[in-house]
Amino acid sequence: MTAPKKTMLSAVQPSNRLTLGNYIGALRNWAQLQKDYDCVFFAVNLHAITQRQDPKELREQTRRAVATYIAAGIDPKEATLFIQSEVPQHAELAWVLNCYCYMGELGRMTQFKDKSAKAGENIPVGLFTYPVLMASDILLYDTDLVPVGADQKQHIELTRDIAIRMNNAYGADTFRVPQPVIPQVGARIMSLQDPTAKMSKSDPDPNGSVYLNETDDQIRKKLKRAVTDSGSEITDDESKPGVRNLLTIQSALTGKPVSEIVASYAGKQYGHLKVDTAEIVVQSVSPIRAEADRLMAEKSFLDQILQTGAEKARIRAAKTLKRVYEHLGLR
Ligand code: ATP
Ligand code: LTN
Repeated sequence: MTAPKKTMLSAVQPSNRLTLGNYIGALRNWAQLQKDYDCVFFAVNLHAITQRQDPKELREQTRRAVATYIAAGIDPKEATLFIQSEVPQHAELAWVLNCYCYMGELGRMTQFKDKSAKAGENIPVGLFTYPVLMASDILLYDTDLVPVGADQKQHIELTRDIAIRMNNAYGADTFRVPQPVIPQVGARIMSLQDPTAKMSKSDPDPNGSVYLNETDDQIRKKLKRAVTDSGSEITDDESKPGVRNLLTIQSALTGKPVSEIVASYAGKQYGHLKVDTAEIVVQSVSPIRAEADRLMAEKSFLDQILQTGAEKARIRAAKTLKRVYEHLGLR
């Protein structure tokens, strides 16, 4: 008898169209690892409302996120695909975990510090407790592995801390303790306009990000305008974050080591690097855009996948929640 597959789970916020950073840091690895795991992927629309969203846009982006997962190679026949808000247990377990997570821990989260600094005078409480809902997402499915970009590592460490804390209090079988999986290359793709900041789908400057539904020409234009560094030699070093970012993008998408790519540019200019990177990005993004558009147009196919996925997810999540409630004396 073969051992049951381990569970791999991840998610993206449908706060805007997905970016090349989301693809390289997350989606691509989900697709590469999927066949060896029992996969659970969803769109975290409850996380997205920690920042103001237009309801019509949110509905559209949520579906598009899942269509993009499939377009990026996730097999909808194998993976459980759904929308977070359709599985009420995520919010229910989050409340419980809130009671076992400390203010000090949440105050140290880098994402909270960054996002709250930009939120103005009124910082939504949800922005503060965001990682607790994420811990709930993960722990509900007895997850083993969570493939994410480098920025999410801290949240997964917090998830582990909460799980271990509760296992110590209520028994080792309360929660399975998950592990992050961070890619070796491309765990942190930088903005094309400010290579010292992460490429982010909610960046107010659209030129900093390549979106996965952009046309080939839009992508070429953005890469052509990418901010590079002073000097002209193509080298991989800290003092050239713009060049380094383009080299990283190429390396992640082609699988070639950065050193080999650098060697191929001996005597060439930044312009060459930009044009080549643009073509490599177009080759990866173009089929994803076409397939996601097709899936968005074929409404009933996605509806069916999401309905089946939510049903499967609710059954799994209810089982975990029942176990946790029993351990805690809540039933
Ligand atoms: P937002 O701007 O709304 O915060 P985001 O673009 O930072 O969004 P998330 O939804 O927070 O994206 O992240 C989804 C997944 O993509 C996570 O696994 C995250 O680590 C990964 N990711 C996001 N941005 C990058 C990036 N620039 N490089 C590599 N991975 C990334
Ligand atoms: N916080 C993550 C999105 C997210 C997530 C998750 C990722 C929410 N729940 C569970 C992995 C597993 C982010 O990328 N900002």
